[in-house]
Amino acid sequence: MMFPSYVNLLVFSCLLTLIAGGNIEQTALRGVQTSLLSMYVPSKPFTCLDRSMTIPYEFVNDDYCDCRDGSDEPGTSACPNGRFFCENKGYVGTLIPSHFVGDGICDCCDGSDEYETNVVCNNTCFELAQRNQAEREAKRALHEAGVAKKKEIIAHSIAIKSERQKRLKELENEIQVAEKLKRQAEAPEKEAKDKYQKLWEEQRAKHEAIVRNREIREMFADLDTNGDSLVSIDELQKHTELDLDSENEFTNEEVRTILGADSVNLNDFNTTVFDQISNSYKKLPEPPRPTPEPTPLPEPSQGSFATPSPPLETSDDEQNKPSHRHEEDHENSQHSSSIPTSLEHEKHIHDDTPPEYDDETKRLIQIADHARNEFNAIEGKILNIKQQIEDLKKQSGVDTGPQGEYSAFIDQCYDYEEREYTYRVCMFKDAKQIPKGGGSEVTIGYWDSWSGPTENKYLRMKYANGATCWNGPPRSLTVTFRCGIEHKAVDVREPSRCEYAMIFETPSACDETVAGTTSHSTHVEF
Ligand code: MAN
Repeated sequence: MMFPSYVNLLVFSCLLTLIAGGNIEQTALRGVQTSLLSMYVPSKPFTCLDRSMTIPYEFVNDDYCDCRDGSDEPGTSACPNGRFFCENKGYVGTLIPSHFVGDGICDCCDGSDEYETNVVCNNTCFELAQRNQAEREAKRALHEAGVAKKKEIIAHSIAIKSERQKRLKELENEIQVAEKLKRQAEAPEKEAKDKYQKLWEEQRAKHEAIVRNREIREMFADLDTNGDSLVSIDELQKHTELDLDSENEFTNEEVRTILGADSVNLNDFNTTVFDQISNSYKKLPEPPRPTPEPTPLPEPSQGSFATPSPPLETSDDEQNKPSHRHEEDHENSQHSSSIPTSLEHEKHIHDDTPPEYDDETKRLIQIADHARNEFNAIEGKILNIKQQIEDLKKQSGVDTGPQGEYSAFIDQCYDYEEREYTYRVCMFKDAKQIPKGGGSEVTIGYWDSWSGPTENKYLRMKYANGATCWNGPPRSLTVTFRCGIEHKAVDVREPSRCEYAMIFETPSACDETVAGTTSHSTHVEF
């Protein structure tokens, strides 16, 4: 038989469709995708799409499989690997396995797969299109609303960043001012301290001189047992504790070596003897005193150790006049009271209490204190701000998405309640599994990385290296994001032992392109 002309073939094909199908109008070669129609030319032999062989055009859709790839039987079930194209006018064209063709089940919404059977297929394409349209619109609306929130998050993140930068600058200025204040405070403080230190040292020196003076007098009076205002060899010899060579007798010669002479007056005692003996010297036990009552004590004998010694400042002549003893006492007491500041401070020195500041020192210290307090307050503030800066740096070190759209997650935790456990994810930190019936919580992962596919890295995040599973791997969690109006964990599963999967809805995952799609676009699903 001769090949029919292209026009004839087309008419013939349409006729066949109308006669054999009965269900749905077929506008193209049965079962062929629109994009491949050009490969099927009725006036030309057909070359299998895998180019394995060329056959006469009549062999196409003749219910006998010729091509290995099944491309010669797009409209029949003859080839096990063939694919039938449902045109599904008004909806979305789909490919189905060709063995679905004529199996008595309506697979295409236009019913074109059952053209050769008696099964009546309702055309559900319009209904499907409407449903699909509604779903697409709902999805678009969700993404639109989500994107609006996402934009707020991004704007907030930008505002926070610039606010922190601004604050950082302010703080740097404040630190400079505070340091200047500190320097200003330090000068008067140092001046005050130096002045006080000098005063303190002077007074200490005066006091030490007085104490030494008194000790010398007391020791001299103690040694001068005959009251002749001289310490002689025999008087010092009684103090055998001063004999360094203690095994032998404390000889006259040894005593004379200490005194430097046969006897010394108070001044010589002060300059040459006192320092030699003061460390070893011990007072002799006092002689027994008569009972004080009822007879008053006789006047102490001349030169008694109980009598105060003359002041060192008095001349030798005066010292040699025992009759002046009372005047000397008086002078001594006068001398003592003439330096009240020193005596006053004596108490402080013993107490280790600093002496009272003078008015000028007090004023300087007050200024310094004030400046220091201000500085300390500012320094406290600075520490706080430095902490804030550190937090900020830590936060800006976190990858919150190309536009900071995941910045709202910083320092936030979210729970998902499941029958047995509460799952808690603390974003960019860790994830826990908390048993509801008591028992200790288990860390199922620590923040690891964004783990979505290369083209959509921010689709997922990974929490890894959690508590090790018994006889298994360390626990881990993958969080998959999808568009939602609120930040919310909506599902947690354990698809594989100790590997957890969470679905999390967030505006941050909403897509501007989905939000901007027109609701009428269609596409072919394969
Ligand atoms: C606990 C939970 C489970 C986990 C088992 C593994 O019961 O952490 O999620 O599968 O341990 O032993």
